[in-house]
Amino acid sequence: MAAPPARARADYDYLIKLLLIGDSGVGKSCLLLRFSDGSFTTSFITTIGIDFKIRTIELDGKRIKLQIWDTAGQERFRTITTAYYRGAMGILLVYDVTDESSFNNIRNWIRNIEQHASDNVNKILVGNKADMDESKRAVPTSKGQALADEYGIKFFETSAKTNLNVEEVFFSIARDIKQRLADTDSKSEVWFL
Ligand SMILES: Nc1nc2c(ncn2[C@@H]2O[C@H](COP(=O)(O)OP(=O)(O)O)[C@@H](O)[C@H]2O)c(=O)[nH]1
Ligand SMILES: [Mg+2]
Repeated sequence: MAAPPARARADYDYLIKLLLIGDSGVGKSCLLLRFSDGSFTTSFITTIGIDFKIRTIELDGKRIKLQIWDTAGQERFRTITTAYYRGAMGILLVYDVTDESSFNNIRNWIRNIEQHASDNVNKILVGNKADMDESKRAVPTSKGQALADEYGIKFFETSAKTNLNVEEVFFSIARDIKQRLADTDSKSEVWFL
């Protein structure tokens, strides 16, 4: 009998699960496509209406495998299932800078997260469509920043269209989560010594 194949070494140091949350039409799927375009894997889980993409990035010499989940229209009816939040380490809260109600709804989405996601989940606020003409803008940058400050989270304005700050958003939240995991790891090492 042939020897069993050597067990494959993990192709990453950290596996980080992220979610995209926000009203329908704010550009969540476009942001995800923009970020994962190039080297990416797609999985469609059509039966439960959610889908994710993978991109592996490098931070401080560590390979961070990002598994990024997108809703498939569930957000339209605020019927995001608890399963969607399960295991999430970071959540991108997205609004559209030309749509004030999508901004006002961020508070509702945060409440939703507080109900369903784990307490220590990292959050980041994202005002998308920053490429749009100033005459179309409904949410000034200062209002986005003020809301982020209120919740003590980071804030970026992005454009999936022009690729403004898309890398920055994902790298920023990934870096914060990696730091949190590394802190927890070293604490548990001490604990078990
Ligand atoms: N101008 C502009 N349009 C965008 C941007 N991101 C998404 N869109 C458009 O907004 C619409 C909704 O985008 P989609 O990603 O499907 O939104 P979702 O419902 O949040 O997933 C589409 O027509 C996109 O082309 C952006 O950064 N700038
Ligand atoms: Mg979508």
